[in-house]
Amino acid sequence: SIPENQREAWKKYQTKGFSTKEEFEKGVVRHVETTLARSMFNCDETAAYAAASLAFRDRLIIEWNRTQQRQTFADSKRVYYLSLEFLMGRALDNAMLNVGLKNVAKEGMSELGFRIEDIIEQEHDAALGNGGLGRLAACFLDSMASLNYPAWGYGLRYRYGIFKQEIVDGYQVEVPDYWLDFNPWEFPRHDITVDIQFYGNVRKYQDDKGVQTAVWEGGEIVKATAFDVPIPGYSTPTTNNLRLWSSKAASGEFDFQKFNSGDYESSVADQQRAETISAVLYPNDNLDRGKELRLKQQYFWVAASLYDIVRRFKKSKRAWREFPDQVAIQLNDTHPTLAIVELQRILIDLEGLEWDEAWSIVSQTFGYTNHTVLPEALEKWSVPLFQNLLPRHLQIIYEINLFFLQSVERKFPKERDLLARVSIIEESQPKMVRMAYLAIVGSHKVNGVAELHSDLIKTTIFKDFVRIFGPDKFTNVTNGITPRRWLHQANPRLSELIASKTGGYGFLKDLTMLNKLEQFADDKEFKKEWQEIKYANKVRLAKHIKATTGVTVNPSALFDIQVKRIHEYKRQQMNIFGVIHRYLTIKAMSPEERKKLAPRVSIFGGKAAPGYWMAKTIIHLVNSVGAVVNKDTDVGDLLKVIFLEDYNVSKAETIIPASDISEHISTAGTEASGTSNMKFVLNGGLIIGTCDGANIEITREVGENNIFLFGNLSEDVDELRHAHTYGRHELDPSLAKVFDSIKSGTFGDVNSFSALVGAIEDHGDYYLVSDDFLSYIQTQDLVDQAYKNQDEWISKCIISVARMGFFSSDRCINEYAESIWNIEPLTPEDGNTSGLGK
Ligand code: C3B
Repeated sequence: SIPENQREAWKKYQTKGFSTKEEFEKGVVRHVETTLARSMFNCDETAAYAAASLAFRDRLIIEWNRTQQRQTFADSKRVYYLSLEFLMGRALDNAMLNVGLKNVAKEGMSELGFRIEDIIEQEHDAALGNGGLGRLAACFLDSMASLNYPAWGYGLRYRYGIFKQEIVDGYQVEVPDYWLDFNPWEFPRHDITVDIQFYGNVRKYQDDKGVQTAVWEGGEIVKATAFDVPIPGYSTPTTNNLRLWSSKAASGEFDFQKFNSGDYESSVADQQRAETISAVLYPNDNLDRGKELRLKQQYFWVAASLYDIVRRFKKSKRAWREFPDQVAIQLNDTHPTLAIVELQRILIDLEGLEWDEAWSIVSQTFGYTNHTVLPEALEKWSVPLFQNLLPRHLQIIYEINLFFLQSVERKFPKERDLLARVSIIEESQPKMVRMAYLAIVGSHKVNGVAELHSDLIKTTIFKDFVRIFGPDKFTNVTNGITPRRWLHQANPRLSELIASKTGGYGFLKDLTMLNKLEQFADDKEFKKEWQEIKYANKVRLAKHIKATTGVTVNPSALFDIQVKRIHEYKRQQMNIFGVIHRYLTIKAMSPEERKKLAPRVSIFGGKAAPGYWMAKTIIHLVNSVGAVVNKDTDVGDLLKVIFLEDYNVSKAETIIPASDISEHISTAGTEASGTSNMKFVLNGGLIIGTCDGANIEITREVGENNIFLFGNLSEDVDELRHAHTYGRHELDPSLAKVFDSIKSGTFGDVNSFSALVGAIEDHGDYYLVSDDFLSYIQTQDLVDQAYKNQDEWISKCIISVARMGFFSSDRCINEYAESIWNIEPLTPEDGNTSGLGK
């Protein structure tokens, strides 16, 4: 660092970052003219977005630096959130709101000739995630910063995020998402690099004292470079860090030796192979495909992150046994489970600790969050693949397993089956490493993400482990969402209305303050404003629908929305079958009867994994039904069917505030939590849903009268499935009619949809669509009835919002901090809250 004598000069010229409109404008103009090398004569909206973002980035990075200094100085425990996915969405609007300078920026941009709304629209989503799991990680980062926790996120800097979805002739087409042309929100740290080893061999030798040591030799080295993304807290100077790793060949551009000897192709190929590691996000949600490159990604990211964490710890010069007092590492699903093995390797092979001492440190450091019980999503890696790619890690896994099984045998001496059931190594052909089991054995806490889900993992997939480790190791932390993005940013008018009745914007920091709204549930004036805001949000979405699909929808109709990844377990197929049922019902009615109906717009959105054929068929069916229904003059405004292309975070911000009802209709016991259910209710929409995931806790909070629940319960699912397989499976009669219409070609080519229908009719109906169908359409009728009484409907919405305080990700993060991480917030002394509410 700089010697004492010269520090005065540094202090004098310390950068401050803007806080007034004038300073902001100055910053923008400077960035346009210098950083971007443009001028007022060729500054388009893209350049204006870039300059505005850079002005904010300057401010953030100053607070970011201060936050890091404060955390280092305080030497307090930090939490590291390891996630292969961070679905961040746009950063500019969020940064403006969190630092409380959106109005300043709005006026400043206007003086410079731009509308802030247009500038915000220029930004490309940072889409380094698939769905719920990745978005949860992004909400957590916002909460950890807003609550002043010393926290880092660690992930991969994919060159291509989740693909963009185009709909061509009703089919999904995937287009690569190259998002890094210009990204003002990241800081490349070319000085922070880590060499990561793959393949090679393990040599074991005894030193003079007879101690066995293992050396991992040979193989290849890939370089990890850090890219840092500042994460501003809301209404606090705390600005945390998200560190993303990017891969390149260790030898730099290409191998010069090979190059000089004329082997150009292979020298370039090495480079490309290294870069491939962080090139693409795997586009599967709730599915494990077991590809080698994915395991490479996992180790690359985990090894670089642990190197960084250990390096930071070593600077404190503490004894190793203090590691768990300084470091908490949370595993977001099993994707980072290798971190457990890598830390054990570092401690025994590189730092020379004894196995037991090392293992005690390791197993106190980690916490593991499970996000699914779906068998196809539980990660397993083949032993031969492991042996080749990470030979030393495989040895360590075998050791961990040996000690673990020995302890099980001591505790349950007569239960031979138990050992096979809980072994980290599955004795299949080939043998497989069960990552969830490894994660449980190596962590001190395991949590599910909603009450039902946490109960289910304890009684089903992890049942044996509850006996072995005792019930206290397993806990629940119900998911949450950040109200900053999902209310304040997405629905500014509603946020403002709430602020006017609850005494300012304090509810954005303490969401339970929403309960003050309940007293206005019958307030005429308040309800009118509430309704106007909902209508305006629907008009905004109707415009988007018109612009993107060409279909005109009536904003007064009931907007019924299901947006999420397309998956059979999420049952978009049941929704579209319900829409067809509605269509057939309307067609069979007389014009008089039709007049009594409530008009409805059924809106779908979501990506299908590129290899998930059934999911793609569902998208095709929705579009085919839309093509028929939307131009049927018998139907007119009574029913419109829309598929919104390329659902992502920024589109969600427009879609969610516009719902009257949204659908969360997974087969009971399959959706671990769901988080969009929370977003919709928080924005004044009601939900129709099954008794699954967080729907159950939402019901507990808002009250049974304010939610439309239907369908079989999770405890009955097994029996129903059994009956399908071994008994007779009677199709629900209304569903049978829906199938008849599909089979008669009403919606185009019959063959296109035969697999979708066949899965239910002939192949066991695994997701119980037929079992729940009657209850579903009857409940939809109740929705229609309820919507007709607008006065009561609005009261229900207000009461529901008032009772949503529990679902803030702040509550959720505080629970993790207390019961799993054991960390305290580090509140800045100059606790600046000046930005509150601006
Ligand atoms: C999801 C689950 O499917 C959701 O129910 C849950 O709300 C979120 O995680 C967050 O906990 N999930 C996912 O998006 N991807 C997976 N691989 C597993 C679960």
